[in-house]
Amino acid sequence: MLTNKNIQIVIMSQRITTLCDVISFNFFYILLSIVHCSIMADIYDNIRKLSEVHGNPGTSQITYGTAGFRAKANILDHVFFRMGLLAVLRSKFKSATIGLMTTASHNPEEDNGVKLVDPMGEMLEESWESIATELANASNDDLVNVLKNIVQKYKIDLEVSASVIAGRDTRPSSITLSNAAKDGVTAFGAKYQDFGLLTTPQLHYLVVCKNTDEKYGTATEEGYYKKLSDAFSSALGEKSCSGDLTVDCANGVGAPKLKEFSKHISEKLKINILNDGTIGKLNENCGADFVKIQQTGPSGITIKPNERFASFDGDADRLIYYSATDEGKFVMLDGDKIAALIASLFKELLQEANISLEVGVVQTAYANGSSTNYLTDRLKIPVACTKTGVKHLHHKAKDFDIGVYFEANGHGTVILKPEAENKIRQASTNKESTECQLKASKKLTHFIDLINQTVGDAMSDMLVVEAILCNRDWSIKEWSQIYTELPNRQLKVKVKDRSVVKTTDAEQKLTNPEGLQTLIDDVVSKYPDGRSFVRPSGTEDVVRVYAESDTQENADKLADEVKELVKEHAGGI
Ligand code: NG1
Ligand code: ZN
Repeated sequence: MLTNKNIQIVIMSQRITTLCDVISFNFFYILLSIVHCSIMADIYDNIRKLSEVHGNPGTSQITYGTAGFRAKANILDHVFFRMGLLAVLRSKFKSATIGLMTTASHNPEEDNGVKLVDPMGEMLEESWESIATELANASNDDLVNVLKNIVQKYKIDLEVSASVIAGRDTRPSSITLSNAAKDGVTAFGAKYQDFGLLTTPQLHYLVVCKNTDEKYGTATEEGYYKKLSDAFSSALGEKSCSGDLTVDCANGVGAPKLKEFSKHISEKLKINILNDGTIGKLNENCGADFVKIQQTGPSGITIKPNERFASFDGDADRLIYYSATDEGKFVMLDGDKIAALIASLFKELLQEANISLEVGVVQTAYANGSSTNYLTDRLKIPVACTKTGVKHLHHKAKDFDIGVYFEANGHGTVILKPEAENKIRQASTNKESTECQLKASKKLTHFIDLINQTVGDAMSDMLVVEAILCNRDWSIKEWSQIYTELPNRQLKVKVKDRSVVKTTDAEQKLTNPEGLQTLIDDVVSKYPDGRSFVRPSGTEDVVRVYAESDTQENADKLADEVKELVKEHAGGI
């Protein structure tokens, strides 16, 4: 029987139990914290020791540029170690897998670089670039304090587990440098998975697969080939591409990867690989950047009229097509022309499928004036212009339902708003649609699957181009003739300090050195269809000059005149 006294005893004992629970919980918590603090102390000690191994010589400052850190490979060891550390913090902060790519893309073989890939395949968020720069330049003694400050500033929970996946290009320095990054990642106790040789876009793909529980695709290199080759086959249907495609792989990582990939698509497209790295040097007299800047094919090749050639850059995220006219003249089909081809396909298929979505194109100031006119006047497709660097283009492309973004140098892709993609996928199975509408919406889904939405991807873009040409029964000549480029020229100027050159208006106008823009405007006004702009490079220690005009001779002259102005007024050396 429960008497009052009994009830009091029960309540008392419950209180004591609860009190004991609280005490034991707090004790447990304190114990955990002590253990955690001592683990972190050990980790920081280890990082301190490793920071001597991967020491900052303190001889030069480095900044996170257009595409991460880039410099001569022999001064980058400490930067890689520190980017390994930063990748872990970013992974903990986002509770997601982060990618770490070792490459200097189209730059010379002696250079190298590192960039971090954010959870949805985007470049590292801009607000973290200054942290990256601070960490990369911290003295060895300061390193742990800088790390602790980042943890505090971003309230990073160090108990969250972290995971970093890595890829590298074929540069001789890439293995050692990516191992330095690995030391940074593992010193922080994070999970590290090394995928070895990869193209940059393959790493972006893998990061997204990991962070979407493989909804985007299987998180293996094979998964990448399978996804794209299946989509390519579907986009072609019964058809096959006519004629071979010859691809210059810049003696880079694109060569082994394209060799592997071509096995999956050999029935639909015959690929010949040039510059596969067995003889030549990376990016030397070959590759997308060489072809774009020199406006000629890679050295040692003969291009017959209407043959299809393409060039990748050193990490296979840029693509340039070229051919020769009936008269044997070299013709280039650059990023602008690829964007125009893709945007026109999407617009056309959307119309056929009777789906109302807005297609837009994003370019930079380097886009040829004729391409902008063609898109806006002929295709009635809206065009936006951003600063150089894919992160800016990618961001702007999100404003459109379907955003096609390309730099003239051949780096770009297409991204779709999730709602837009859903709308197309739903339309492709809508029983009320006509046969013609269904065919168009299905084709759209195949193209969506063929595109690497995570980042510009030479292999994926190449298949998109091939599939469009094949679907339209177009030769490269027909594609080339959609518009005629204004002759143009790009030059580099070495200056004492390129940070004195400051720009505005998507880098099309100078705000510093004072008065230089007015001088450029005066020169430009003398040339028919003249346009020229100047900006500091974010990847090389140079200032870039771009000029276009009605003839090649005039474009060259204008570029030279502007170059002289830059030399004179911005400390040329
Ligand atoms: P910089 O060096 O900032 O011009 C170059 C390219 C960019 C971009 C980055 C990253 C030009 C004119 N610039 O940047 O478009 O691709 O390299 O690789 O092509
Ligand atoms: Zn590249």
